[in-house]
Amino acid sequence: MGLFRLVSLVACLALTGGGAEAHAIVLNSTPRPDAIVSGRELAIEIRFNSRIDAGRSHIKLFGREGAAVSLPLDESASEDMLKARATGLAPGSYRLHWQTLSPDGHISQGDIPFRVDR
Ligand SMILES: [Cu+2]
Repeated sequence: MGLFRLVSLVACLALTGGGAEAHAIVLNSTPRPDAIVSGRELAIEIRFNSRIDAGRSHIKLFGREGAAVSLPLDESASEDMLKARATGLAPGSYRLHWQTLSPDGHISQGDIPFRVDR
């Protein structure tokens, strides 16, 4: 954890005091981190512990060559979820990078590595 992230997290805890407007934390995801999937298409769901601002969120897919593709977000997702779909997946290692804005005004981000094998 870098110093900036640590300071940001401490500030978040001080500001929210465990109130309703909390920093967004991932509760669960599809795929799970380090999952192995077999299809050419992948339905992505990332569920958070709070409402998030989907309009200020993104999901990027990094493939084998390191090139990033921004995945369009599914606007039918519930307020605590980011949904997207990856298509045309060839076998190999990938990484989903997500970033979102939580109601306390803090940006959260993270990575979900997965592998396509068939
Ligand atoms: Cu926060």
